[in-house]
Amino acid sequence: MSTGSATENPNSISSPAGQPKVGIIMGSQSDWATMNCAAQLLADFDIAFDCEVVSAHRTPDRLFDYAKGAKDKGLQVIIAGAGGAAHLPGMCASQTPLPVFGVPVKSSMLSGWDSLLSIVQMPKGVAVGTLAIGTAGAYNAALLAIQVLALHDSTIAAKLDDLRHTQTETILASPTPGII
Ligand code: RP5
Repeated sequence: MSTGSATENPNSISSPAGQPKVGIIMGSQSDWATMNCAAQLLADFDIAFDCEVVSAHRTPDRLFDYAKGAKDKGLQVIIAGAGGAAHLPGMCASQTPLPVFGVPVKSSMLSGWDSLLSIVQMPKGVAVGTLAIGTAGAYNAALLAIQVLALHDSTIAAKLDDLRHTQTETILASPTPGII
């Protein structure tokens, strides 16, 4: 996994080998606690991804370079997580034709409401698919990315079917409240 830093991250999740299909970006190193859920699901599906800290306001040139080059380097979907005044997904979407899924990171001051409203309220004309606040949003962003890829990849589609089936069976095997 590329973190854009020479420092090895002991908490990193290695991407499966191959050409990255999904790009995960986040506004700060601190967002990794949320965004690792997206990386983990992609790894579980054996989908290659790249993962970088790209801040809209601290590294705007890096963001533009990333977004403008994303399609040419083979990415098919971008997942962008940010907190607070979260410009990252929208600015990224403005510079790429790829679908961008935005993850509102839970902020310390406003519990992620700021992040959510910043990301979801895109003015008409540039789309960001906005997920739930926090780790569920990061996981589901990866799930949506997987669903996009599954449209043209029967192996991924089969794994997706398995995941759905397993989730259903888990409930049906123990439909008693409080007992898992
Ligand atoms: C945003 O500000 C980041 O996406 C992060 O969620 C938030 C706080 O960043 P740090 O102060 O932790 O670097 O840009």
